[in-house]
Amino acid sequence: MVSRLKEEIRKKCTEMGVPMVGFASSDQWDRPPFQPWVPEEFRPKAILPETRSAIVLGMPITLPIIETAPSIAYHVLYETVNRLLDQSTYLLSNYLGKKGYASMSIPRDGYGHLSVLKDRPVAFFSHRHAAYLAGLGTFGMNNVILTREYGPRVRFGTIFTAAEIEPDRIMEGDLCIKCMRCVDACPAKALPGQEYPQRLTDKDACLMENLKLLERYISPCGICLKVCPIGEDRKLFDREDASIYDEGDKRHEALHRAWRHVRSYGARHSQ
Ligand code: B12
Repeated sequence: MVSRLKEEIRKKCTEMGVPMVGFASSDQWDRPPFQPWVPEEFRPKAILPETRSAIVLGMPITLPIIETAPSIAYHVLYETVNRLLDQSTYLLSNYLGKKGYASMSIPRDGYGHLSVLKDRPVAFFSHRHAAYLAGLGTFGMNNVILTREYGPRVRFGTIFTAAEIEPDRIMEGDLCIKCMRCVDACPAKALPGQEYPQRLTDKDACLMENLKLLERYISPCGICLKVCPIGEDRKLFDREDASIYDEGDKRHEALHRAWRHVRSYGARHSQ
């Protein structure tokens, strides 16, 4: 095990402005922590046989920006974070390659256009499952990974590497408090209200909602991330009470006005 390398990678991530990094062993995919689990051909060693470790990077979505979602502000931030994630995983993979470890970066999404997900709504590799194994968070009622730092408002990218790095521990317990805010707020009624993976997001319903928003230039939806009360990011903005997002909340009229203002510009309006 190369523990100095782990510290070097953490330092490199800090330098690149990536605040979250976690490590998993590729063997962990072969010991399913729950069922149903990721099928064999979707696991790191099946994709790059040299893989000994997976390194998962996480970058946050700024809370007051996602509060305006769906909006051009969130749409642009989503693209920015995606680009930075792909750049960071690529740079880290090259860095490890130069040190003699066969490595590859995995695209943060892995599909050409939302429309291709109609027939096949999965990617060749799942970053959520990688982030879970790397100890970065736990699955929430909204089917995505919640983290202590940013709740679900974080996007992930992964690097497969031949370096054998000590894995981080899977997070114990459950960050999701099952408040059901995400289930109630979902405009597509795509969240079944049962714990992952007993029931999954209705991918088709979520996809159709996102395709409608794409036509208006303001995808993705992001509402199940915005209303989640978990995450230390809420403290900075004094937003620990997630009931502020309720329609008709009179106590925070100024905030609602600001969100409506941002939402009113830069998007194609009702078709
Ligand atoms: C396809 C996709 C979508 C689709 C389908 C959504 C879905 N829930 O699967 C659409 C477009 C609808 C979508 C929407 C959203 N997405 Co999306 N999406 C992806 C993508 C590209 C692939 C997901 C995937 O294929 N997972 C693989 C399978 C393994 O997961 P699974 O379906 O849960 O499979 C389980 C079972 O089905 C079982 N299984 C049984 N039989 C089979 C057979 C096969 C073939 C497979 C694969 C599995 C399987 O095994 C699995 C384990 O339990 C990932 C990026 C990536 N490459 O990981 C982002 C990703 C999951 N999305 C993300 C986000 C944030 C969103 C949105 C909030 C939109 C937004 N960006 O604001 C919404 C929320 C959706 C929700 N609440 O569920 C983030 C989540 C971050 C986090 N904090 O966890 C990701 C990881 C992107 C990223 N790089 O950060 N998404």
